[in-house]
Amino acid sequence: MSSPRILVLNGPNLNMLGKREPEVYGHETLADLDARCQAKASELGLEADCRQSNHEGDLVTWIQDARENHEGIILNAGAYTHTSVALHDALLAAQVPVIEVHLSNIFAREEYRHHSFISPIAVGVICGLGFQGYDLALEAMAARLA
Ligand code: CA2
Repeated sequence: MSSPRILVLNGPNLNMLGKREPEVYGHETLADLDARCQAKASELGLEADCRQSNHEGDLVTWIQDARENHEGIILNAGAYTHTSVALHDALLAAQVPVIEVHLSNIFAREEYRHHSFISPIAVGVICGLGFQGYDLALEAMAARLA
């Protein structure tokens, strides 16, 4: 039987990981993060489908498609977290469990990062733990789907 597919979605600027602001986001790259998620997912009997886009419309389309193609979504929507009603609506319609992840602790940062349009429809939120947050999200997703 095939492993449940989890869409691991990263939003705008996360392609810059390891290239700028290492004091906030660390030294590792998006490719490192994707490889880590794939390894962790396979340990858990899941398949991680890792994607990143700087474009809100791409993220909306992938979330819409997840209803047919994925069992769950792990989402770091980047700055769209704090602005996007479109992502909120797409996630509602997707009807698969969503876990929101942030590398940094958004509550220890600027006030405008404290509000999330994703959190009200997420089954859980993990922030401030760097790449480990994605491991924990995959573990929580595996437990939920078991
Ligand atoms: O902490 C997170 O994961 C964020 O989602 C990251 C977003 C930020 O807007 C959110 O408030 C919190 C920004 C992603 C920017 O990523 C970069 C990575 C390396 C270098 C520059 C930007």
